[in-house]
Amino acid sequence: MALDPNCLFCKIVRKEIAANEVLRDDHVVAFHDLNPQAPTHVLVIPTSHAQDLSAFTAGADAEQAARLLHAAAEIGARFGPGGYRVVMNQGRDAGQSVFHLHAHVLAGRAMAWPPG
Ligand code: D5M
Repeated sequence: MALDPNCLFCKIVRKEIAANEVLRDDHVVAFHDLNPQAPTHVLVIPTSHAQDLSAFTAGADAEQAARLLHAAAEIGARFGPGGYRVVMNQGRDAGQSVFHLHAHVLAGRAMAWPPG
């Protein structure tokens, strides 16, 4: 999948919009969320555009999905040695507001369950 010129997170991938990055490689970019919901709140995004989890297909995107989760785990280990939460909001009912696939990594406080 290519980058979408109108997508906010694609602009972060292309460095057209600045972000407070904590990790970048050919496959993923991770940066601090502008509106943090925990002492550490990092977003991990693929460097190619997929609008959400439902755009991922079995097989073709398996490696990209694994890289995204691996990066989330790396960030979780770095910022949340006592534990962390990884969240993906799929669709408007789940509260998704940016339609470029991303995983939230939340750490630095005790998490409640069930989530709101
Ligand atoms: O999460 C989208 C998240 O993206 C939300 O927590 C705010 C965050 N956001 C929006 N714009 C930016 C920029 N420019 N930098 C960093 N973080 C940003 P969702 O699951 O779609 O609701």
